Amino acid sequence: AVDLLTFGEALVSLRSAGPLAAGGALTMHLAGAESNVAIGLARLGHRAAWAGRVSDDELGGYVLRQLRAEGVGVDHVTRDPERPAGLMFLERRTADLTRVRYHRAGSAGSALGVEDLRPALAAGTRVLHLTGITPALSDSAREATRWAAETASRAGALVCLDVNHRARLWRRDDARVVLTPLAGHASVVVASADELDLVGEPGAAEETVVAGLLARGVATVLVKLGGDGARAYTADGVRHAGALPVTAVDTVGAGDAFTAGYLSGHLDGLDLAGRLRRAVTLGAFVVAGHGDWEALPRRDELSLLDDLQPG
Ligand code: KDG
Repeated sequence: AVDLLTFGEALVSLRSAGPLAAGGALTMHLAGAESNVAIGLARLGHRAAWAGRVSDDELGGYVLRQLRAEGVGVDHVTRDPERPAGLMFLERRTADLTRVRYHRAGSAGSALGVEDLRPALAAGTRVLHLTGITPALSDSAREATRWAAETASRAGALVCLDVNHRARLWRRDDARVVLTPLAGHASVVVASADELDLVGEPGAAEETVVAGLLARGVATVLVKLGGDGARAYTADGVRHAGALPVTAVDTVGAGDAFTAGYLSGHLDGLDLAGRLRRAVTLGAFVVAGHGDWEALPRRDELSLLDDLQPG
């Protein structure tokens, strides 16, 4: 068994330093909200595994190599000989504005199905992490996500749904119809403030959505507030955690880092305040460094930000 299992699509991200239309050099990186979370856990010494489909070519090989290099278990990854790798272009348009363009329709990752996840779940996990990205990829990926959430929660794992709305993949109304029932299988739901009504009624206030989730059996709702930190709701009430005051150079991946920190704290048996502190600490590392996951801390680096007081 592992500490954390996550699954989804890992992408090859090609980053430009300036406008894509002007051409120039691209750099190649691993991307994917779920693989970011797996790396966050693995860097802290937890046993983390990632499952999914990757292309059976050099790009799929690159994805596997990156995950292995980070100590993420890839025993239950399927190689797909028929379909290409999913690509993402990350265009830096201005110093603080980036634009994302996907080339992932029909990719190996989007063909994920229940059979791809069965062996990984059978091997057992303490925590199952899933995102609202995966069910947007295809009908089979949607079914696989629902099946995994149900199976893991029945087996007693902590199921964490990280909403991660991707407007380029589906409309909010379509996302809500799928994500709201999915949240009912989760014990932890993570969403940014503007994503929260995707697991509740359209336009509903934060307190209303949270009350609905807690009534449906979700134990903890984490609302991410970016530079303002996060709020955590449980049956005992609400607690705010401020973000750590670091200079932000690249916010992509900060939400994944936050989730990884929270789940690491859970695995280490920390109380809610400790889990939140670790969540904002990992978020701070990632916004203060370049790349979606490269700046995530190792365990011996966690204390580097100990002196910073949350704002
Ligand atoms: O979460 C940060 C990026 O790595 C992520 O957004 C890429 O998985 C990704 C997606 O589908 O957008």
